[in-house]
Amino acid sequence: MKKIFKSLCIAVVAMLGMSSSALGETDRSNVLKIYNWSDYIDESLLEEFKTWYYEQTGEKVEIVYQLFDINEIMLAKIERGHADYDLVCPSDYIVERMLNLGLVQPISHDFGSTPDYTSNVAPFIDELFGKLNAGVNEDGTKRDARDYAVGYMWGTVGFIYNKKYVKAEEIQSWGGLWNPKFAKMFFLKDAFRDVYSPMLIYLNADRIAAGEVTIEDLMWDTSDESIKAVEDLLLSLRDNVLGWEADFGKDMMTQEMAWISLGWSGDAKWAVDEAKAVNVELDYLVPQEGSNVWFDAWMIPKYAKNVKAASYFINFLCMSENAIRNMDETGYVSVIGTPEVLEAMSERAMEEGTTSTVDASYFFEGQTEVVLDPILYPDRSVIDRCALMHDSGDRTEVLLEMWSRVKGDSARGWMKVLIGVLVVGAIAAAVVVKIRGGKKKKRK
Ligand code: SPD
Repeated sequence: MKKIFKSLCIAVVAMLGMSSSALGETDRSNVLKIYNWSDYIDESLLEEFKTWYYEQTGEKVEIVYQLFDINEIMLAKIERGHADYDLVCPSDYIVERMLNLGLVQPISHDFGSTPDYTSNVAPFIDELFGKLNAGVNEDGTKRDARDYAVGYMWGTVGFIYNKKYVKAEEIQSWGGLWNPKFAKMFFLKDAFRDVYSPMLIYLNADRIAAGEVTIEDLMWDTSDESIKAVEDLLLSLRDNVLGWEADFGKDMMTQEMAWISLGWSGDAKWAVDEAKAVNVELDYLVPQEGSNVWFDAWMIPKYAKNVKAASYFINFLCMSENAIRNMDETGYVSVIGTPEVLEAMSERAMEEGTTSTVDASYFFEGQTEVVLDPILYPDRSVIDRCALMHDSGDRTEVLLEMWSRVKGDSARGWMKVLIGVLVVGAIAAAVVVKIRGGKKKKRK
């Protein structure tokens, strides 16, 4: 509930910000409005972008930077609120959804004499993009999602755990959550898709092992039967959950308020590093049954007003040095796979005392035995048991109903109120802008 409240506040503040800027500025062409996940960038880059953009184009730009921590809230603002963000950062399955709902526009790679740094994106990310159901072009050919999105960060879903209380062997299975020893000592991610998928994998572990179904197949499965099975499973766990977190789980882990958190690898890296400072030893693993590999990507909504600055901003983030800074700041792994990134990340791992190697050749060509932090770049064997999620289309509603029942709160009610507030706010802003526009015309 606290998290929903926080999200509501973020969204309302964001909405007010949007309305006031919409009211205060008639000319939006020198403003870049970015809507990103919280804790997901080195914020000093925002200021530096302004200078860089001026150097490249001779044009000035101001940045309005707003935050979300739930994919579906960001989506609602674009889909229903028609918010005029120039850049948003959805996850893979929402990339699919935004493409198929026609909510985005193609990204231009015309940067004049500025190099196109988006070519720094690792082929591994291109492969993930290739798995998206991106729909078809007007001429019936298969659409390439990369024409509409450029990757940002990627990672896995797994367990962040405290080594003092939890042995790795105890959570090699998602079933470790049912160990009475961990009752009321773990958080679940408050992101229904990110919990549904691992639970479905857990339920189907025997069938996966027998070759009857693949993890990839399961990522499309939103049948009534599967949703019911996951619901029953989660209901049997509900009384043991300490809380549902969208972003505070990593802090809770560093403070030893919880022993386990089902979450994202980037948060794990951040928490592991922070915890060291207070002598708390955290680690991260992806259970043996398999999991979800995900990526977030930049997209330009169709209601965007400054597409030029938006595409330059994406390009700026794809420069190796900026990708490294974002990784250092957030704990998340950039999609950039250049030798500079490899060198920096390998150096970091050695400085932090990592001596073991991973096979990271899926990401850095030829790197089958390289010293890297396995939380950031898991061994190929881990990646091989992970798959990408997909848009649940009109089944999303059914999944949300299930999630609401599982959490036993009025999450859905809150979500509806929140979306209502956003839509009413956006309409109010539009009406005021129209009235002001009308008045201006009269004055003329
Ligand atoms: N605090 C930033 C978190 C962004 C992580 N996105 C992961 C989405 C996985 N579906």
